[in-house]
Parts: sequence; structure tokens; C-alpha cells
Amino acid sequence: MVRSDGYDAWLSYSSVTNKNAQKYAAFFSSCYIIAPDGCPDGRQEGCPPGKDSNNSSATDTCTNIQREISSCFKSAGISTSVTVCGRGTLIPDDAGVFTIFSESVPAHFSYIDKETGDEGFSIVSDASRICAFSKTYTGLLYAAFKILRMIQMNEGLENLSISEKPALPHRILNHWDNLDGSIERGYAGESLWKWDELPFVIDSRYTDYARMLCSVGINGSVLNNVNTQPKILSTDYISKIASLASVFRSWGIKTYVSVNFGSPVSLGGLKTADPLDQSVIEWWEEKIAEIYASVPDFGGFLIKADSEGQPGPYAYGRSHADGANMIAGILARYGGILIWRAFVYGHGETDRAKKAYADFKPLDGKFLPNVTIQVKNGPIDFQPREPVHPMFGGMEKANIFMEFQIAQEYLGQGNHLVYLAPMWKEILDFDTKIKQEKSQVKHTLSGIGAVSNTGNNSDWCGSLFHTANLYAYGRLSWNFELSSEHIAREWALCTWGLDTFLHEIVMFILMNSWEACVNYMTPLCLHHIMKYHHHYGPDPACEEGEREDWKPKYYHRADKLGLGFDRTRNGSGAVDQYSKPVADMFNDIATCPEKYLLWFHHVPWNYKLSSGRTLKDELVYAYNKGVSQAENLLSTWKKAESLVSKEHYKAVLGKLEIQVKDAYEWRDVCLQYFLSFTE
Ligand code: GCV
Repeated sequence: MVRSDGYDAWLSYSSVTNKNAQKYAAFFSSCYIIAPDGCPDGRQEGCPPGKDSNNSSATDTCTNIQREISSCFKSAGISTSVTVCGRGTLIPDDAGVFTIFSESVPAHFSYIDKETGDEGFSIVSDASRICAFSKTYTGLLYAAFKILRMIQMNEGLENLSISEKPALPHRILNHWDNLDGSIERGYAGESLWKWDELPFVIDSRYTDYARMLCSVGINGSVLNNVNTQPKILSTDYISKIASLASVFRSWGIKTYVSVNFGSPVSLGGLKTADPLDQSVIEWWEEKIAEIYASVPDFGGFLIKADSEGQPGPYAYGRSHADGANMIAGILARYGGILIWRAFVYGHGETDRAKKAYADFKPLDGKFLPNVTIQVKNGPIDFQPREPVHPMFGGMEKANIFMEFQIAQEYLGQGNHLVYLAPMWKEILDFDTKIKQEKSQVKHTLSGIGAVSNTGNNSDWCGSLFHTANLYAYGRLSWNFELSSEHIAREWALCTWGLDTFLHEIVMFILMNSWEACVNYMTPLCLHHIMKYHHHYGPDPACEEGEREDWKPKYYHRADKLGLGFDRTRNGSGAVDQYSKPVADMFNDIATCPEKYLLWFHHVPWNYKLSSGRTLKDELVYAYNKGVSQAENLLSTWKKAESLVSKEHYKAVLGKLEIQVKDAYEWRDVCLQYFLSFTE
């Protein structure tokens, strides 16, 4: 049974019943985790003997493994013997082992894959013994979570020969948490970070947060909003950051912060933040030295510059590369990275979708190796569906991070149940055709970030269903090849248990929810037609907002002739920011995928789509389909009434009822408005 407040998310181990757990007990009736006893950073190679001063976090990681395995079995009423021991310990022949030391791998397990990098792992087993091997303790912890997931899913542990390593070295969660406890675009309560209490009071929830992220392979956390307050870099806040970092460390999570490019002025009292000014450089040098003195493994900075009012290098006649390289060069001395966002617009461009590529492409090759450009998945802003951003593949020499948004700012926020993995897969699998092979978006990345949907609600993400997206983000970042259905299946089994009928209900809701949302909100790639500012609900006629490119009309361009933004070579020319084959495909209305039609074309109302329907009729069809799909999610959930607790049933029911009501509103408002142009 799922805990009623949802706090345990997918880690309740509720599916591990006593009966199921029996068959795994032998593997953990005698199991040893070999802890560090001489290696300063928990690594095997190059380890000077006798030094153990920095081993505390590695030892804590071993304890995390031990506790995690024990708690899984304890909840099923089965006792285990999982021991953290030193390297010289004599391991009984019938025992299981978690180790980073090759000589501690029992002789009966000959297969060890050493090609798993720093965070990967291998797991081998026979009928009753299991061995996990990695180069790092974090890798062992990931192996433990893998094994526990298999147990939760009731899969066999016998005769395993598994090797895994993450798709990317940086898999980061971006919090848009403000220092006053509010969260920009947060729909699950207030911030998790109690800044007023830190560093003196360490909420146990920080550990539970880190454990949850680690269980799905997320290895970095940017603590605060990209719309920053400079005081995050004050000495006071650095000690708070250090206290959070010390909790996260043993879960393999690095700590990052968003910083304000104007900090030398607003915090340091200097007259300028010009990146080429010597006093500014020295200010950053001192600040970064101060951070690393407290957090030696600090991950680095995330910066939103020259965007939506945030200061940046433009004010000093400098480029993004000038700004980024100055700070990155200092971070590089300590092993840190600089994540520089490409979310820029509003500087006189004719098509907002073109701005980031136009500004950044000329700088390709000019960024330092530890700078990475973080690019939103689409060229505008986390819409229900967007074509990929042309900077993926288009910036061939720079490090590029993907930025997804787990928080559903434009997709019904905390109310609509929309499983986002299919959308993320569509983006990651898109072929940029920038070269002959390995040119899908997923091949162009050096890291990934996503705007978190967490808050201090007891269920973390606003509802149990919303945790599916946090789960999916982690799992997908670990392994891009997992299908969205596979991830949904894992999450459903670990969260809702093994009941087959309930499982099918949950799967139906997950797997049909994104398509439903696209249909009832923005079919055929309509975009940015949400209400002003809060972005909840439809308002295609909206005139509010101080900028033209915040108004829906800028995007949908509805008129007597047709609908959609002409981004072809006859229009804004945005298509030519893609590789030639992709640009040609988007440019021609006959070859442009219909799912992106109104993004790239101003389409006549009587244009016939592949369905045989005119644009006008297709719009009516799609909005109606979206409504009936939403109704289907609701009626499907009603079948779960006797299978889940009353509280869970009602909570999900309430959300789906809002979703259906909103779907009707979307349909009615949008059709009334758009069809008025056809009269
Ligand atoms: C953090 C959109 C959102 C803003 C957000 C911005 C960004 O404009 O509505 O809330 O600001 O994106 O990603 O920087």
C-alpha cells in the first residue's frame, strides 16, 4: 500500500511483500560492502596508502547502501545481514559483495566490465550470491538502487550479468526556488530549502531529497532560481550552501547555484560588472575561492544573462563568450563548470524563435572547455509541443546541455496529469541531420538540466502522479534508450505496486496524457496562447503584456486567410537555422510533419491535411479529440476506486476532474476564437 501522504514516492518498497522478498533474502543474508580504507577519494587507482582523511563521504555512501537494502527488506518483515566492512575483511564464500576493489571480487564471479566509467557499475550473480562492482562508491549506490528497483518490480536476481553507465556526465535538477521560500513556476508548495535555518538546522528532508534524486541517477542540483538574488553569493549564504552540499555529497550529488551576472555591482559594490574589467575579475576570483574553501567539490554556476531583465555582458558591449569565459576561467582552476543559458530574446529580432541561434552561432568555438550552453528543448518556451531548438547540432564546437521543464508551467501546472517522457523522447530522438550518423539530439549533448517540479508539499511534486515526471527525467538522463513506456512501467510498479489491473489503469493514464494535452491545448503546434503571465488556461485573444512577443497573436497569427506563424523562407526564415535537409523538410508544407505545421507555416483555412480534413475541420477534430481523451483518463481512473486508498483515489480524481473541465475550456475558447476568422 502506498503511504498516504506520498512522501516515499517510488521508494516506499510497498510492492515488496514478505512473500516476494523471501526469494531475494538469500542474496542479502550475508552481504558485505567494502568501505574505503586508504583511498582519499574513494577510488581504487592512484590511491596513496594510509590516507583516509577525506573518506568520510565515501563511508557515508557505503552506509547509505547498507541502510537502503536493509530498509527495503525490513518493510517486508525480513532481516538481512548487510555489513559495511574494511578492505582486509575475510569474506565468506557464500556472501554477496559491493566493492570498488578488484581483489575483493569473489573468485567465482569472473565477469567484470571495467568500461563503465566513474559512475557506472556491473552486477553479476549466481543462484544466491550477488556482486556489484564499480570504480566509485556512488557507482555502487546506483547499483544498489538498480537491484532494489528489480526487487520492487519482482524481477529475478539470479544469474545476472549487467553493466550500466550513464548517458551523460552531468544530470542536473534546476530549482527555480527563490531565497524567500517562494518558487517561480512552482506548483508543489514552497521551497525545500529553509534558508533561515541553515546552516544550523539540517532538515531530514534534505537527505530524503538527495536519496530520491540519487535513486534515479540525478547527480547535480542547482539550488536557486535563474532569476537570481545576488545575496546567494554572500558569505552567509555560502555557509548555507556548504551545509546542503555536505548532505548531498554521500548521495553522489554535486551542488551548483544560479548567480547574477551583476553581482560585483549589486553585492560587491563595484561600479561595473564588465567582464573585462580587472576589479570585476578579482571580485569573482575572491568569491569563487571563498566558495571552494567551503565546498571543495562545488559543481559550478548557472547563469541567465541578458534575458528577461537579468544583467549580462551586453550592457558593457561584451559578448556572451566574453561574459561566460571570464567566470568559467576562474571556476576551471577548481574543476567547476559554468552553465550559461541560451534563453535570450527581446533585443529587436523579428522572430523570437530565431534569437538564441542568431546570437550564439557566431560564438561557436569561442567558449572555454568548461563552459556549457544550456538550451531549452524548443526555440520558444516549454510549450506542450515544440520542434527542437536549432542550436542542438547547430552549435558544433560548444558543449551543449538540454534544458527540460519538469514543472508543467504551460501544461496545466499542478492540476493536469501529463506524463512528459514521450515529449522528451521526441526531442532527444530527433535527427538534426547535421552529419551522416549519430546526429540525433541525444548525441549532441554533454549534459542535461531540468526545471524541478519539487516543493515542500508532503508528496514532493504536487501529487503522486506528478512524481512520475521527476522519476522519468532521472531515468531518461541516465539512459536515453529507455522507452517512455518502459520508464512509466517502472515508476508505476514501484509507486503503485504489482496489482495488474491497477497497473494497466496507471499506464493508460500516463501513456495517453501528453497527446491528450497537446490536442486540447495546442494541436498542430499552435503555441504560446496561454493566459498572460501565469500561463494557465487559454487566451488566444489576449492583449495584455508590455511586450508584443508575450502576446498570443504574435505566435498564432490568425487572420482571414489562415492560421500559424510563417517561418519558411518566405516568412521569418527560421527554418534555415536547421541543417539543410531538416530546413528543406520544414520549409515545404507538403513535407513538414503535421505535428509542427502551425509552427512553421501560415496555413490557409481550406488547406487539406493528410486526414482529408481542411485545417478548419482538423482543428475542430483535434480539440474535440483532446476533450474526449481527457474524459477517458478520468473514466479510466474511476476503475481504480476499489484498488487504492480512499485518499489517493480522491486526490487523483480531483486532479482529473479539473483537467477535464479545463480541456473543455481550452476547446471552447480556442475554437470560438479561431473559427471566428473563417466566417
Ligand atoms: C525563470 C519563462 C518563464 C519564466 C522563467 C523563464 C526562464 O519565461 O515564464 O518564469 O524565468 O522562462 O526560463 O528564464
